[in-house]
Amino acid sequence: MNIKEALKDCFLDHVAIAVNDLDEGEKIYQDLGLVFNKREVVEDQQVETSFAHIDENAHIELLKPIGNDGPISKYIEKKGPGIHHMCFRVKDVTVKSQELRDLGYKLLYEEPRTGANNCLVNFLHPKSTGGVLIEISEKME
Ligand code: CMX
Repeated sequence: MNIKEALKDCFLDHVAIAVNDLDEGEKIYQDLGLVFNKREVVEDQQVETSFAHIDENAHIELLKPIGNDGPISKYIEKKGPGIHHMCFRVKDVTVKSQELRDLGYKLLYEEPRTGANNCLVNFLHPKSTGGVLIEISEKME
């Protein structure tokens, strides 16, 4: 099988980690050798993000809550900091959301929303994926 061809339409974009403090979170991965080169506030998700490349496609995304009402704030309150979700890049998030819905997965949003890094995103609820929160994302040009 041609791996490059197989990964054309779906590949890992990031692993997201909930943290209380971006500087402290970054230090761990910087000590491993990664370089963080972008921070961004995503108001819609009530987070500040920080990205470091793991390879040419995939990143570590650190997620720090802004305020007390967003999903990351709730997650840290309940479970503490740690791995929060993984995200796969897809060609068309609207089409893929519907395909997955038709297969019986629970999608969080009726329509995809704007996420970090100029992407349109949707999520599969962890109750329909064996306990893993999965984000699917499409890069907007
Ligand atoms: N991974 C795995 N399971 C999770 C989870 C996660 N990240 N977050 C919650 N859960 C589990 C809870 O432990 C709970 O399970 P139990 O009932 O067994 O205790 C269950 O899911 C709760 O589900 P819920 O009551 O429907 O909802 P919550 O209030 O816990 O919120 C979720 C969960 C997924 C709906 C919410 O986190 C959400 O809307 N996430 C999407 C948006 C998001 O995560 N944004 C972050 C920033 C995105 C980015 O910029 O990258």
